[in-house]
Amino acid sequence: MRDAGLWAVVALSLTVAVAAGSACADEVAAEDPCRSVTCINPPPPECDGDVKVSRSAIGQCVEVDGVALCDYGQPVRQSCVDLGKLCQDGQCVEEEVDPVVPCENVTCTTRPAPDCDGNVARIFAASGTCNPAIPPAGACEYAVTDTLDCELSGKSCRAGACVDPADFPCDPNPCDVPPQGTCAGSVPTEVAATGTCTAQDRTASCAYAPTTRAACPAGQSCYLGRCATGLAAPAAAGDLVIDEIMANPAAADDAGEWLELANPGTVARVLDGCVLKDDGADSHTITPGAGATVIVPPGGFVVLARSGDAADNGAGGLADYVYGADGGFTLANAADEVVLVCGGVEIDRVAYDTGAGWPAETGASLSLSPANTTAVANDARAAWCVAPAAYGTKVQKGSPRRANPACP
Ligand SMILES: [Ca+2]
Ligand SMILES: [Ca+2]
Ligand SMILES: [Ca+2]
Repeated sequence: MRDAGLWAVVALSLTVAVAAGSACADEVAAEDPCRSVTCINPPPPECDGDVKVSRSAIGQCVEVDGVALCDYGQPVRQSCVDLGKLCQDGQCVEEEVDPVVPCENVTCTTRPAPDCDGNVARIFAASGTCNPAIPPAGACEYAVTDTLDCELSGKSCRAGACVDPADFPCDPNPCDVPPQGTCAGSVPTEVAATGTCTAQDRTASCAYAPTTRAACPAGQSCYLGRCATGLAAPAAAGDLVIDEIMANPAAADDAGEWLELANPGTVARVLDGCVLKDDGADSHTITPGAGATVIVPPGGFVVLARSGDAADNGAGGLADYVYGADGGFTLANAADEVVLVCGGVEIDRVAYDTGAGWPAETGASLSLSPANTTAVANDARAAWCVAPAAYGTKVQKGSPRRANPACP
């Protein structure tokens, strides 16, 4: 590179030719050697590392010792890196990336681990073929060489093997039926809606993380982990709301039936002596054992169940109160009424009728939309849906003792 910027003129010979053909050589020799010179041949751009170095396309002719030279000025330096490029042969160019050829140099000799297709265990071939159609660079595919339907042996498929589900009581996690909260004096402790499961001797045990809240303010008391402005029997319509009904359980009907009551108020409600009935002959008076009481905490829930047996309920610890067969309170699968009467006052009623379009699905509860938790709103079938998510052992759908999920 010549920083001086002076370059020999390609057309210099023209000047000489004119001088030789002239009758008056001295005169011509005295002429400006740049007279008929045009500087339009700058040196080609170069690379100085990652910097492109170029000069003006048009230069100026200057005379140096009687010789015409072209001056293309100071070099212009452009960093190619600033443009995200490389400098090559005096130009900033895109970095060359080798095009990806799908499956090029791919060998398929890593046999996948056995897996489950639903309840069918699958074993794969030791070698496979690369499928170039799988983005981004092709992927190996292995043929299934053996299958085993776990259903045939009454087992379930896990990680490609047929196993007894009883050996895996924590899979899926059954810990989504949280217990009621607790109180230490006026200090409430709530528990997480979902717990962690520990399996021992084929039995799951659930631990729900506790969260201790600030002590209840003056004038309030703690019941089942919630602060209440008082403790009283339901006295008026709407003090409690029937918000979930398991009329048609997957397990034994009627043994697996249960229903949930929500307390939308600020007073803890005592259910003792209230009557659970329908418009027919079914009637059960809530009568907890000696020393026991059934309380619905403010903003909380209770589950009243036909059975206290986990096998009937699809979850352990589901029932806050077991009404059993006394009084014959059952929930018909197609159409029935659930009526709660306390002190002679009807607190809430729901009359469902699948024949009139009320949603129903075997093994799923009728779940009130959380946007409709009032004794009036729950009269309409549109306020309800089939519970969308499985609970407990996951054979049934519902949300016992916790807020209902939104209806889909
Ligand atoms: Ca039933
Ligand atoms: Ca109602
Ligand atoms: Ca619920």
